[in-house]
Amino acid sequence: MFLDTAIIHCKAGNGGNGVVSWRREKFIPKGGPDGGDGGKGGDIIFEADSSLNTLISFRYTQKFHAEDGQPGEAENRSGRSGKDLIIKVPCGTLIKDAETNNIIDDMVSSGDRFVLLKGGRGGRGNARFANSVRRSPAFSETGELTKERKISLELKVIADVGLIGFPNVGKSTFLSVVSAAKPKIANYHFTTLSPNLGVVTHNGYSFTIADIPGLIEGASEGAGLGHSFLRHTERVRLLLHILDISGSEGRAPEQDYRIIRNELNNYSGILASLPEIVVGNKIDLSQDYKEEILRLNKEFNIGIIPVSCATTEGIDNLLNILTAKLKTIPKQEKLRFSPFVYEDENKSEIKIEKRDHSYYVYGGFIEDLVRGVVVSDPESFRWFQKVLRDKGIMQSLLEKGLKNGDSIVIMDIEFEYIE
Ligand SMILES: Nc1nc2c(ncn2[C@@H]2O[C@H](COP(=O)(O)OP(=O)(O)OP(=O)(O)O)[C@@H](O)[C@H]2O)c(=O)[nH]1
Ligand SMILES: [Mg+2]
Repeated sequence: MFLDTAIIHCKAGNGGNGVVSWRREKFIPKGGPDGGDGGKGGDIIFEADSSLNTLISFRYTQKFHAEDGQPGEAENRSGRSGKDLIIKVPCGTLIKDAETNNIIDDMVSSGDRFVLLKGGRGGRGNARFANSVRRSPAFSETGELTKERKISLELKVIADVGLIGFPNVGKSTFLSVVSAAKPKIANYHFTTLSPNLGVVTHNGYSFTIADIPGLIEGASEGAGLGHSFLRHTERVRLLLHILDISGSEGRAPEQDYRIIRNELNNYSGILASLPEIVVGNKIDLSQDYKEEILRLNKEFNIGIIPVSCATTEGIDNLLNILTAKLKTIPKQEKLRFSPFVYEDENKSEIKIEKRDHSYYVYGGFIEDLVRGVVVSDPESFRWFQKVLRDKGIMQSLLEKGLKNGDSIVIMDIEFEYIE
C-alpha cells in the first residue's frame, strides 16, 4: 500500500531537573552544595532518505517522543542528555504544522537533515546557585518542559521525468526496460497503484523517472486513482507522455492525447506548462503507425517518438532525445515558501492579567522558573524574586498598577506584594 500523507505527533525531550545535594565530608553533616545540572532533552530531527518512497511506516507509528534529559546527580555530575530522535522520510516530503498547514521544511536531497524541535534545557543544580552570600542554596532549577506538536507530512515524489498516460499504454514496461526498477506490469488497467521510481543511466548521464498510475478522463477531479497521484508529477522537470499509438484497446491516440492534456490543464497550470516529450508506444502492433504519427504531429504540433517497449525498438533514440532535453532544464529545487518556525517557549511573551487586586503572570520562561522554586525555602524564594526583578517583570507589574498588598499569582504560587 502506498501512503503519501500522514499526521504524526512529535515532542522533543524535556530537560532534566537540576538537583539539590550536599557534599559528604567527615564530621560535617551538611557540606557545600554539589547538586549537578539536568541533561538537555533529545531533539526531533528529520532526515531525507532516498531508499524510502512512501510514508507507510507512519501508519503504524504516530507518536515520536525524543528521550528526556536525565536529572543531575550528586558530586556536581550533570545528567545525561536525552537521545535525539531521527525520523526518516522519503525525498520530496513536505513537513507542515498540522494546525495551520504552514510549511516548515521541504526534504529534498537524500541525507538532508532538519531539526524540527529542540530538546528542553536542563535545569541547574544547587551548586550553581552558590555564591559568597548564598552559601548553601537548598533549591535547584527544573528542566524545561517541551510541547508536543502535531505535524503533517506530505510526499510529493521528486524525479527528473514523470511518466503520464492512460492505463495500459506501457508506462511501467518502459520504466522496466530503461532502468533496474521492477514495477508490476500486466494487461489490465490500474496495474500500477503507487508511484515507482527508477534510475536511468544513459551514455554516462543519470536521471530518475517516476512511473505513476494511469490517468483517465476526470482524473483532475478525482476519477480513477485521481489527482492524489497527479501531485506526484508536480515535482518533475519533464513529462514523458506515453500514447498507445497502435490503438490496441480501441481508443484513438489523438483522443487520449487531448484528454490527458486537458486533465493536466485542469489540475494545475504549472503541471501543464512543463516540457513534454510524447512517445508513441506499441509500434510492433501497428502496420501504419508512421502515418498515424504524421497525422498527430500535424494536428498537435508535437514530435512523437515511435518506440516499442516490447521489442525495445526506438528506445535508444528516445533516451538520446530525453537526455539532451534534460540537460537544458534546471534541476528541481526546494519549494519556495517562507518557513514557519515554532516559537521558542522561553522567548515567547510574558502576559500579565489583572483581576481585582490579583495580578496573574503567565507565559514565556516564567512557568519553568516557578516549577523550580521551593516556596518554603527563604533563599529559593529570594532568588525567585530577584529573577522577577532582573527580568523586568516587577517593573511591568508596577506599570500595570500593582500596589502594596496586592497579590501576584504565578501558576500555583501566590504571594503578597509589599513595597
Ligand atoms: N505489444 C506490446 N505490448 C506492450 C508494449 N508495451 C507494453 N505492452 C503491454 O501492455 C500491457 C500494459 O503494460 P504496463 O506497462 O503495465 O502499462 P501501464 O501504462 O503501466 O498501465 P497502468 O499501470 O495500468 O497504468 C502489458 O501487457 C504489457 O506487456 C509494447 O511496446 N508492445
Ligand atoms: Mg503501470
